[in-house]
Amino acid sequence: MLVAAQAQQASTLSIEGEVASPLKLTVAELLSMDRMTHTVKDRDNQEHTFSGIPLIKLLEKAGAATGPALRGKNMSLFILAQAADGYEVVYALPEVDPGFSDRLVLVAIEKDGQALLKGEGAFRLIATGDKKQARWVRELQTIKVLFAKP
Ligand SMILES: Nc1nc2c(c(=O)[nH]1)N[C@H]1C(S)=C(S)[C@@H](COP(=O)(O)O)O[C@H]1N2
Ligand SMILES: [Mo]
Repeated sequence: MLVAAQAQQASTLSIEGEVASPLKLTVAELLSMDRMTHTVKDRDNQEHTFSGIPLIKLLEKAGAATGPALRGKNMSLFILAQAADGYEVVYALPEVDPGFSDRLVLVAIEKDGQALLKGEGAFRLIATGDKKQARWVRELQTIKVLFAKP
């Protein structure tokens, strides 16, 4: 088995913070959910097809404020996505909710039908709608749902 595939099996993605039921998800669990794909040019300037679970589905599973609950004070919720190397990016919750935005933010687990490559980590964020790929977090470990004002 490929080293990347072995490392991927041991990895978990945590969904925590302002959620009803915090989750620790394995790649196997994500593979059992309904997946979506997104084909895009990566840094090598070649088209690649990423497969994964829309972030919104994982937030719904954890019981974050989504859909009709995304109003009032919940409009100041944001997502802090944290990587193994300490890299962090923020998305506002409405940016990833289909009621507000057509943007797709995918927690990718496969690229071109294979486990992600070494360096990408077990989980990688892939997002439509940004001109730069700076919010495409590699080695994603934790998704925290937080209020802008604690
Ligand atoms: N974990 C992690 N993800 C990251 C980064 C990083 O430093 N660490 N850099 C970001 C930036 S600024 C860019 S432009 C893209 C670049 O991805 P690449 O190195 O695969 O081209 O990854 C993003 N994801
Ligand atoms: Mo970048």
